[in-house]
Amino acid sequence: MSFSLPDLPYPHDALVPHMSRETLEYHHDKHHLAYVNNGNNLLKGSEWEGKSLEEIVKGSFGKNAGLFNNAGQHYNHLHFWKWMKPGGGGDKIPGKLQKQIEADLGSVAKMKEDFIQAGVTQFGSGWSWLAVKDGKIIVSKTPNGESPLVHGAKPILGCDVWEHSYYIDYRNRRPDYLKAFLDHLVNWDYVAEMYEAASK
Ligand code: MN3
Repeated sequence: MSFSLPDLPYPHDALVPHMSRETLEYHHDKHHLAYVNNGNNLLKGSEWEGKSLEEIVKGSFGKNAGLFNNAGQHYNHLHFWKWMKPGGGGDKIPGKLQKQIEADLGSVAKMKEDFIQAGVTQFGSGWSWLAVKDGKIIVSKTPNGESPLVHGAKPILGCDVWEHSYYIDYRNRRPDYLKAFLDHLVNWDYVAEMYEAASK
């Protein structure tokens, strides 16, 4: 399969004031597109041509840095657009997922605190995550285009903390961006969907 850029699941201005039209025009239309185009060029003729995206991401990690960086970022961004929605965030977490968060991470408030802390302490570019590992929900962070997929876990929520994701709207205030993401943007229904799939 080759990579292709999906449309955003909402208009470019749908996440205002928490994420601007300008941010999404650059982030989706230019940055994500570049990962798609570069990934396709690097995939051509490689041993991973014809594999699924997850197989490419896992297989190229540690073996083909150029392909991994672009395929990894394609995977991360495919989900990132769907992990947000207008009027999202807050504590409207589907019951089963909320119970598991409370069991594994203490409380929803503690989960949010740890998720923000992971994003704030990721030095340089990367992501903060909720993932399922060995049947439990964990909080983690990764550099650059990595995700829990290449660390033996399945991602269920990720926040892009590359500067291109927040600098237009928040300048250097990464903690404010992470807080706005959790309070106003997260599509918890999609997180619950990924949690169900990861728990099988
Ligand atoms: Mn990005």
